[in-house]
Amino acid sequence: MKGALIGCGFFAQNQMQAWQAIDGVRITAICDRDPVRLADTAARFGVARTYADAGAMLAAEDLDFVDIATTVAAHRPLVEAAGQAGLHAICQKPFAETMADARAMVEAMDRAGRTLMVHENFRWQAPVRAAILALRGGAVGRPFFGRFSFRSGHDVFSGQPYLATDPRFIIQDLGIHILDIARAALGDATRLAASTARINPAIRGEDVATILLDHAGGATSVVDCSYATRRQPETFPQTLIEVEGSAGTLRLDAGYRLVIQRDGAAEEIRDVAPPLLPWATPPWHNIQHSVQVIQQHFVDCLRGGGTPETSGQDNLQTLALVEAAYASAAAGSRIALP
Ligand code: NAD
Ligand code: 89V
Repeated sequence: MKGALIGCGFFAQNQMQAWQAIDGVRITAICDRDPVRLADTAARFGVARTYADAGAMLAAEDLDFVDIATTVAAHRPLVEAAGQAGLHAICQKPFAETMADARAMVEAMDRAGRTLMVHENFRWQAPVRAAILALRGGAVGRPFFGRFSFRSGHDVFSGQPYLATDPRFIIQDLGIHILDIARAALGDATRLAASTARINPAIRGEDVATILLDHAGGATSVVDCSYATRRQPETFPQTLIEVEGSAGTLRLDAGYRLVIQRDGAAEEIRDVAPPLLPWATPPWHNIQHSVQVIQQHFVDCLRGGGTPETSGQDNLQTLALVEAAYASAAAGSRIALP
């Protein structure tokens, strides 16, 4: 299977590392409009065919899929170009800048009859996946409460400077992952209310968000995110989870410890730490491992004819939560979801 990478920036390096570990797949061409990043990535991964322009690459190369790792403004034109070229596509989160763009991207790939997966990888992190699978397996009975919490003071701005200057920050960048985990664990939401704050005066967007969700299945959950939290231990990039259900409770605690209690008594404690891949760097190894897992999932879906769990169609629901959270925070009201 031959793929091309578009966007050779900060995070794409992880995607290239992960492709090298996946059997039967090769990235045969790469593209970036920044010549330095393009040349560095080509040299690092031994890719001979390089392009400054994605259109030129799609016209010249014989490919099966593209992996789009640019920031969000370029996602729609690149996904549409992939569809027009008859290629399958992976697109980084946040999928699109608006719901209209996201729907157009899904329709374009449907028309082309090609697979579209959003690189929404947090639900594929080993510890988060262990929690989700336990819940889906009935570990706590019928869930009625959830908390999905990501609180950190880690400096994310040095690697990703746009996070400090974009008008939207934590909900669009990080909250999107945590909202997606809440969906994966408790199902789709019907209503949402959000509050936001900016604590760090050196950035433009919000760095704290607290979101209350009503899920269609009857549970209520809180998604809380912060990049302004000064505490030890620093838990970046861990999502901490608590779910209470009719038959017990589940906690994903700091340090990748999964605790399941049945009927308030019997307790199961599991170490669900992610493996440290040879190319990974703590504390990012949790995210880096999930990159390999989600890319393997995409390849498995293409080979087996399945639909990725985080397909473009599925991600419309996650993106709708992001949009509703900003709308709710701006209006100070609770928002009903379509
Ligand atoms: P970046 O700015 O470091 O890299 C993006 C690269 O894309 C740049 O080199 C830029 O020149 C290139 N580019 C932009 N538009 C292009 C176009 N039309 N044609 C060719 N090249 C183009 O950004 P980043 O930090 O690597 O983030 C990229 C994406 O990955 C973002 O959407 C971000 O939210 C996402 N991200 C995801 C995770 C995750 O865990 N899933 C983590 C970090 C970043
Ligand atoms: O995963 C992400 O999207 C990253 C970070 C973990 C820094 O929020 O941007």
